[in-house]
Parts: sequence; structure tokens; C-alpha cells
Amino acid sequence: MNGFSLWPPTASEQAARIDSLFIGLLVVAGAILLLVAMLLLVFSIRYRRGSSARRGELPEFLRRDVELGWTAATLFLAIFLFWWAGATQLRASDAPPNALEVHVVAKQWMWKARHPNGAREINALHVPRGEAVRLVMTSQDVIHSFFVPAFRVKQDVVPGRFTHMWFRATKPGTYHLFCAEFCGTEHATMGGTVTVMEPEDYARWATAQPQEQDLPGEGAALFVSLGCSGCHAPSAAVHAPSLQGIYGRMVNLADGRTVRADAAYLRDSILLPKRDLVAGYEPIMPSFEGLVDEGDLQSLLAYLESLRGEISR
Ligand code: HEC
Ligand SMILES: [Cu+2]
Repeated sequence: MNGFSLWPPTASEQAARIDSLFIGLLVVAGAILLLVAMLLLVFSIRYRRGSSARRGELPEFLRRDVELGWTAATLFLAIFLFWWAGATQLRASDAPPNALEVHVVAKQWMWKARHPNGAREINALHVPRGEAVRLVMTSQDVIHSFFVPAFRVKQDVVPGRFTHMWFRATKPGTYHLFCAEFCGTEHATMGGTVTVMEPEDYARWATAQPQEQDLPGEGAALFVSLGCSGCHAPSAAVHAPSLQGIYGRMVNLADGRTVRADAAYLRDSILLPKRDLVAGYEPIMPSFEGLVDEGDLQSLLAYLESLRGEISR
């Protein structure tokens, strides 16, 4: 739409839900405002100085029944609004299991995205209409925030950890992407566009991108070039744990704790290997802090995650 508009486009399922919630709250608040203002007006005329209105003791039913009635009614209304907003928020928190997963890395001052087939984009994101898209996001420097007003979604992107967000776009078009967390001098220019395409167009677009390795493939190459395989390959002379099926496994640590090898654990294993030492091994793994950037880390983690079951050589 051209021209001035106070209402951003409504282009996702979440956006439609947030809008009805917003309008609902506005109507309720408006009705209460109107009621109170009217009573104020009526009473100030009726009980103005010198009027002959009755000013004595209140009748019994006004003192008890009316008091009880409006208290119960507002309590009920407040609980209903709480349930409505809470349900909307909860719906937004967990992506459906088959969602398309796009990896996003934020840095001063740009957004980098990687699609499942390896396609990369900067300050742009192409997504198919009608499909759930899940973003796995991290930052290379400071806190940023991924904000798409047309989808009514916003999520902080934090260095040193992964945050998630999902949406299902409903309307083809191009929408604004902003950084919503002040992140330095060029924060204001940190943004781009989200383009919603029909699923066929998206598939065509994705295959037309320069062919690159997918994330696990790129991670596998890094695993060799960074020297990880020199210690971790089954044939290595060094005594290091096998990483086959590592993702999600329970790991016994040297200090007696048992932890699950999730994304955060694997990340720490690479950046801070001395922190969670695996039981039965020497602390010989070097830290890769500073040697790998967030993009490399995502690839390495995707590779480790792909090492399910079978022994690959
Ligand atoms: C010098 C040999 C060496 C190199 C190089 C090395 N590692 Fe390790 N790695 C080890 C040893 C030994 C351990 C077990 C002790 C520990 O936890 O630090 C380990 C532990 C791990 C663990 C935790 C395993 C578990 O069972 O919980 C992961 C994950 C890992 N390494 C990944 C990597 C990655 C990825 C690289 C390359 C970026 C790499 N390692 C490079 C020797 C090495
Ligand atoms: Cu930013």
C-alpha cells in the first residue's frame, strides 16, 4: 500500500492473531473508558451543588449485590483477557516440527541468512508462503533483535547462544526487516527485506542461487581443514572421543556430572574445551575461540548433528 498508514501489513498467521488481540483489548479498554466518563458526567450533573438529589444512606442492594456483581464481572473479564493473550503468546513460541530451518547470523551491521540447501543472503530473506519457517539465530558481536512488523514477530539475537523464532507467512510481498535493539552507530541502517513467495517460486529461487555446499557439508570440510579430524577421526592416533551420534547423547564429564550434548554444550566444547572435560580424556583439545566465526560454528554444529548412527570414515 502507498501513502501514509498507521497499520503495518498483516502478512502472517501470528500477525492476524496479534491484530485481533490488539483490537479486542482496544474495544474493551474503550468501553470501560466510555462507561467511566459517562458516569462521571452523569454524577457531576446529578449531584452538583444545590441539586435536590437524594444523598442519604445507600439502599442494601446497591451496597452488596451491585458491588459483588461488578467485582466478579471485572475479575472474569481480566482472566479471559489473560487467557487470550497467553494462548496467543504460547502459540508463537514453539515451531511445528517440520518447519523449514533458516540460520541467521547478525553482526554490526547486517543480517546474514543461510537456507537449508546452502543458499546465502545478506539483508534479505526469501520465504515460501504458507510454510512454517523457523529461524535459528545468533550474533557475532553484540545483541541485535530480528523484527518483522508485517509478521508481528521480534526476537533478540544474542552473542554466545542460539535464539529461535518462527512464523508462517500468509501473503506474498516484500516486507521490512529491522534491527530492534540499539547496536552501535549504524544501528538505524541495519535492516533489509523479507520476501514472501509462492512455494513454487521459492523452490525455483532457492535452486537458482549459486550452488554452495549445504551447512553439514560445509561443516565437514571445516572439520578437516581446522584439524578436528586429526584427533577425532576413528583412525587418529590421539586419544579423543568419537563424535559419532554425539548430538543429544548423555556425556559423563571428568568432574562427575552428566550432561546432554545439546547445541550449547557442543558450542562450548569447541570454544571452551577445558570447561566441560569428558571423563577419561586428557585436556589436550585446543580452544577454537577466535579461529571460527559464528557462521563456521553453525556449520560445524550442523555437521556434528548430522553424524547420526552409522560410522562414517
Ligand atoms: C588435539 C586434539 C583435538 C583437536 C584438534 C580437536 N579435539 Fe575435540 N576433543 C579432543 C579431546 C581429547 C576431547 C575430550 C576432552 C575434552 O572434553 O576436552 C575432545 C572433546 C570434544 C568434544 C566433546 C565430545 C564429547 O564426547 O562430549 C567435541 C564436540 C569436540 N571435541 C569437537 C571438536 C571439534 C569440532 C574440533 C575442531 C574444530 C575439535 N574437537 C578439535 C581432542 C581434540
Ligand atoms: Cu543490530
